[in-house]
Amino acid sequence: MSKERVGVLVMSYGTPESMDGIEEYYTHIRRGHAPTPEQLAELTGRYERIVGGVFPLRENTNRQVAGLQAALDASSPGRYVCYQGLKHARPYIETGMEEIARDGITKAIGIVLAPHYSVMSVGGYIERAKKRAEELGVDAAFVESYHLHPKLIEALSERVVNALKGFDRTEPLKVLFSAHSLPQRIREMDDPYERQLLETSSAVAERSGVNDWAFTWQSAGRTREPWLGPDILETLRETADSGCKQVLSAPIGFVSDHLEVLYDLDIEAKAEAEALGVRFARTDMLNTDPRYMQTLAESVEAKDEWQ
Ligand code: FEC
Repeated sequence: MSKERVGVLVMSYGTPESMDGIEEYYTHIRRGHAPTPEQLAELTGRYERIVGGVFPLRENTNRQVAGLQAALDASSPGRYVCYQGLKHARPYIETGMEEIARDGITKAIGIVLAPHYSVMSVGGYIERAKKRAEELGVDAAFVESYHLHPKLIEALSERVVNALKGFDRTEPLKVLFSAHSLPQRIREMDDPYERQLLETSSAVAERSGVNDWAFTWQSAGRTREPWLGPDILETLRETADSGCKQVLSAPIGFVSDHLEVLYDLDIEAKAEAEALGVRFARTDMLNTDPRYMQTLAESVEAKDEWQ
């Protein structure tokens, strides 16, 4: 193996650094358009509700990047150096690539802390990283998805099996796999996002011995265009109407504890379930599960075109 080091740009969504940083963050998500005072107050309120206005995604991303570095050091000592690049917060994706170049590294592999590819999600991260790499003369390759990696499926299935222990297995029970919704127009782009999410759901259901499951969307944006549905709140109502009063939520489209899980599922969906008389629980997130760290490390190594 060549001794040349490869920079690994580990990309994640990003979160504000403090309550004062929410406006800048939201403005970045909205491509430079500042939110209205009402929109800002609404988002601030959601952060306040999740464990008192802290931003768990920041620490979780730091730990995941450190965990990936350790996994890579164990399998390929000295070969890879991890850098962080965030979509909507500092250090931005471009800054991460600049640090790679500044350290004299000329080859990079990018990977996103999200297992499924959509041109509107992971595709956006890759486009920005690729552009900066080209400007800096860094030779870059990218992992697009890893949604069926056997260790990812194993770690997710273990979480489903563990969470099911809290339910009455003699009564009807439904597992609702979910992921972040996107505008419906991705369907006109032959986008793999929906297919990949169904493949992960199906593989996890099979491995966990779950027969009654559905895939549903969550966290749709509040814009005028139509988003992919049904939303989890609607699916909860349909599930309750069908006579099933036990639901396990498995947000397989996400890998960390963060707002979309801690608010949209643990507060909003849980309240809806309670109102419907449905017993509701959620699977634990992957965070730094060693099998997730190995999934990332093996996906990076498989992309290493210069070995
Ligand atoms: O904990 C945190 O602070 C951050 C949680 C967070 C994650 C996340 C992941 C994804 N998003 C995706 C798509 C969109 C699209 C829009 C959009 C808007 C928001 C807003 C917040 C937010 N997202 Fe997010 N997302 C997180 C947080 N997201 C806050 C703004 C207010 C709101 O709508 O709730 C709409 C943008 C627009 O206005 O044009 C589209 C996708 C993912 C999963 C993949 C990934 O992690 O990249 C897809 C975590």
